[in-house]
Amino acid sequence: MNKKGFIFDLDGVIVDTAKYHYLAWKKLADQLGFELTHEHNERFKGVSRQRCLEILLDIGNIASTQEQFDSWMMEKNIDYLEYIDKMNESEVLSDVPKILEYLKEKNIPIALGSASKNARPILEKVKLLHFFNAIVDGNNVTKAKPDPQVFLIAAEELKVQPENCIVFEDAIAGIQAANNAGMISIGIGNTKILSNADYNFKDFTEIDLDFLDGLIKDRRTI
Ligand code: B16
Ligand code: MG
Repeated sequence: MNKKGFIFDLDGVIVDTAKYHYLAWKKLADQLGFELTHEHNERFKGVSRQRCLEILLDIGNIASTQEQFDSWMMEKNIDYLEYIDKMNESEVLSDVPKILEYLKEKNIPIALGSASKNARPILEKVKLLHFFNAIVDGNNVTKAKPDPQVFLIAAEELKVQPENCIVFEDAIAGIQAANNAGMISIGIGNTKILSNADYNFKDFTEIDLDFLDGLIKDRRTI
């Protein structure tokens, strides 16, 4: 049996921070004089902060200087952090702690692989930081998902071969990144959108411990 490692994305997998990203981006859009819809917000999922602002300005058809761009990014993050500051354990998505506890019990190394530069404070807020053997986030990468960099660094930090890593992701770019890394990809959320994943679940309540055991013991099918 090969040693396995489990890698979790943050937003949309562990917590639903997308709603706070939306509120903070919407405030900026309001200020710039156009409406940001929930549909627009879908385009922000799994995408870096800088890329989100590029998309937002594109939606609003707004040009900016580099200085203005940087200042809007900072403004958005300050607003976002106000929401993060109020987070607590109740915001952890269903059955995530159960899965993390099970893996911990079995001594399976666990990493975070997220685009967010705020991953650490969020995990602290929701009291899950202690589960993670490695945190790889927006501060550690130079290439965004679908580039496999974030997950390959996580595998390296866990000292597990990429082909023995299992990734939980809610974004198309994240599933592509896991596939590009040669890892097993598990889509959490919309099955149709995440059809490139090796396995799909609506959320963690659909994942039973036998399925996890199968992954741990090299059985690639349910
Ligand atoms: P920050 P994930 C991503 O998180 C979010 O889905 C995306 O909307 C956000 O822009 C990105 O983190 C960067 O976040 O502004 O906190 O650095 O899904 O990769 O965990
Ligand atoms: Mg995500």
